[in-house]
Amino acid sequence: MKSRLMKTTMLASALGMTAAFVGSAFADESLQDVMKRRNLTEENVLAAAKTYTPTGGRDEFLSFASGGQYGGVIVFGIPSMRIIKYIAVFNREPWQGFGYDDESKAILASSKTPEGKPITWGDTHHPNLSKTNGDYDGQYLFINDKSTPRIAVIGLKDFETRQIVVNPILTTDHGGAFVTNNTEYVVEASQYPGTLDRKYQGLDKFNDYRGGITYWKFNRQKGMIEPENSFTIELPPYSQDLTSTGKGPSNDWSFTNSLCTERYVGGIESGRPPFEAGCSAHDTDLLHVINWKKAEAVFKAGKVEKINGMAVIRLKTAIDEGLLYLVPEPKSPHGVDVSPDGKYVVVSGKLDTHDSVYDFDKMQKLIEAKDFAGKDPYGIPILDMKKSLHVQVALGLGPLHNQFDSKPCIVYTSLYVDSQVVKWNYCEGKVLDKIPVFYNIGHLMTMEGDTEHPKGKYLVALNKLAIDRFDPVGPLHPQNEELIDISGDKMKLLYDMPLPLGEPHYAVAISLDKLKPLVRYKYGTNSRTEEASPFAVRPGSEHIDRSPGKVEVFGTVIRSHYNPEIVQAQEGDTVIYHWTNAERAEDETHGFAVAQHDVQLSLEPGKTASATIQNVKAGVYPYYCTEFCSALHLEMEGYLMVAPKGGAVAQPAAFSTGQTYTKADFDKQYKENLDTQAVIDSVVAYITSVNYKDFPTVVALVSDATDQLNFAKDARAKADDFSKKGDWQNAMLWANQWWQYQVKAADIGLRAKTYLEQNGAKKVK
Ligand code: RUQ
Ligand code: CUA
Repeated sequence: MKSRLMKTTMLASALGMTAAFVGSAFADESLQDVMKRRNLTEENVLAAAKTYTPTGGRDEFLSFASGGQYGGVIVFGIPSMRIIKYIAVFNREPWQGFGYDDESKAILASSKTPEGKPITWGDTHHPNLSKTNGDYDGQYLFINDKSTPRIAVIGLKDFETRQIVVNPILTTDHGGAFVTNNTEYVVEASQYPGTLDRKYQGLDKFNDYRGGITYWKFNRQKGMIEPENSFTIELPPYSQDLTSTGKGPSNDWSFTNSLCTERYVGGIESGRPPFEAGCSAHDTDLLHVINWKKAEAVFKAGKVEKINGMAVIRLKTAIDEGLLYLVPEPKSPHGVDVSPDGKYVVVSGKLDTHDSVYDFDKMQKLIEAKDFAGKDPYGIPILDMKKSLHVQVALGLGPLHNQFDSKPCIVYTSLYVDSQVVKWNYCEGKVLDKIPVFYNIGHLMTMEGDTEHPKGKYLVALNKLAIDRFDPVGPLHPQNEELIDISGDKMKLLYDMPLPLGEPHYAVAISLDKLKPLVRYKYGTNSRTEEASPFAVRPGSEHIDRSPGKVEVFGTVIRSHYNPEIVQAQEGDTVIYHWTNAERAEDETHGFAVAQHDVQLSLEPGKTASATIQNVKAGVYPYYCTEFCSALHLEMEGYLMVAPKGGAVAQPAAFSTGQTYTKADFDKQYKENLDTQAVIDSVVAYITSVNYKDFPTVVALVSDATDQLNFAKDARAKADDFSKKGDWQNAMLWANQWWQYQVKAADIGLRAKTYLEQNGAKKVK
């Protein structure tokens, strides 16, 4: 006995395992044992318990983080920090078929540069949620692309991108996407100055370059931005940065900071000091204070000029109409955030140790009294900084962004250089607490923290560097998103989440109960437009339309086959597939890939999606389902047969199962089907004996199962017909198909039964 244990130990150490590991059955350990073995403190275990979500559990909040260079959005739960979804936006994403189906290709096609260049990535920065009366309403999400100035609209019924608008006059944007309190406008501010008409102009004329802020009109009924009702305010060539929209008393205003108001142009290659030196020369930069309500009236009065199709309120008009002001802000500012009550504007200066709190009321009084400290070189009135300030507070090195708590006057600020989060009181100007983060934090986010009613509880630190936090995976490290408990006086670090996509900048979090996403689409929906697809067909009416040079397939998918399965074409044809997923069961998604082609669809229940293959080459191309949807998923296949030009199109040979069936085979299968039916009947009897109609999930499952049973009935009728004719070959194949439908119905029925049992269904008479 002893020698056997020794042998095992020696073997284990030879394999590089530790002796303590050998023979220990994790399953039998007590909590104390686990803590000892894994070297966990009580605080660690408490943190784990605060974030752990048992199977089937839900989070309190859902967070939408920008995916940075990934070009999309990353959705994760709080407090579990589990990644739930990636949403493709400016990028192609094969799993969701985004950028692969014809419907989403149309969205990406509308997102080209004004010159028509397709861009298949984005530098996404700031997601923002639609608001009603200053609070998130869970309807839409917006996000900007910094590299090609674009704004995207994402519908939260299905978490899909539905629209992308391209800014025709800005070079880049950073100060987007921010929304006004009732989502009247989605705000997008430029970053690097350029020429509004997009024509060449030398850098010697840099002072004639311009920036701008675009207010994109959002039509909530349509869920779409309306470019024709949108406008831009022309701004000086200061690198405009982040924006915050007003709340409450400041509802009609928006605030955009800037950097490099020096208007310095670098050129290190020719011996000039680089941008970074010249752009941080002044002690202060300038915060833009804009009355967007007034700007809207000016736009509606037609006091605009059209540039590249965009209505522009020229700088002079903006000044004359009294809708644009400036106020100095600390050197190289970054975060600008309006307090939940709308009375204060909190600004962080990256190169200043202070945060500055501006008093909106004081600024208003200065504007009303025309009490200006001066004008900038473009004639914009500048408010006196001291007279506008409420308080300035020394926080630490590299303050970047601010987010608010549910508790009054409490704000959290990220300190990039110090790698800390600081909690402070902006009414009294007092630092309350600091916590280290790992490392170099950019944005931070509290729950609904930029609304009129922040929810407090948790804070996520979106750190730029992870360095030594995670398992090593080479020089490119994941990002580190850290969850912090802010419910008490002292902040407590709960969890480190590696995020291997990004770099995420900002994120927003919304209470889970505000979201009401779909379970399935209405039959035949084009999910990208949320409208009925003209290409949808019902099971039984599938067809293939042919015209010279074109083969168009109108098909359905349901476990576990495509209809049609064999598609014949000729070399050079355009082949168009339209598939409708006829399933109603939750999560029964099918895929569609055509071998050796750039085709991959995601077909969620009820969805219709299309794929066009131009100029097909002669050959044999299987198509198949890419989601493991059922026991016969691997058999969910078809063939695209492309005959050479002028060649004959061969039909498949008569059923070639390689086996000859007899009456005995058929009778055996028939008996099995009747037995299966008895099982189904017992499940149905159970379901109908309880109040299943009170459970929408079960109602949907039942209707899906009913579909399958109707298909089963059809298959049975065919089997009966062939058996009457003594055609045992066909009779047997249809008996098999009948059984396939039965199995699916039984599978759904059992799922419904389990659901009812687990959710306390009650007997009805
Ligand atoms: S920005 S931290 Cu868009 Cu601050 Cu990145
Ligand atoms: Cu459908 Cu796999």
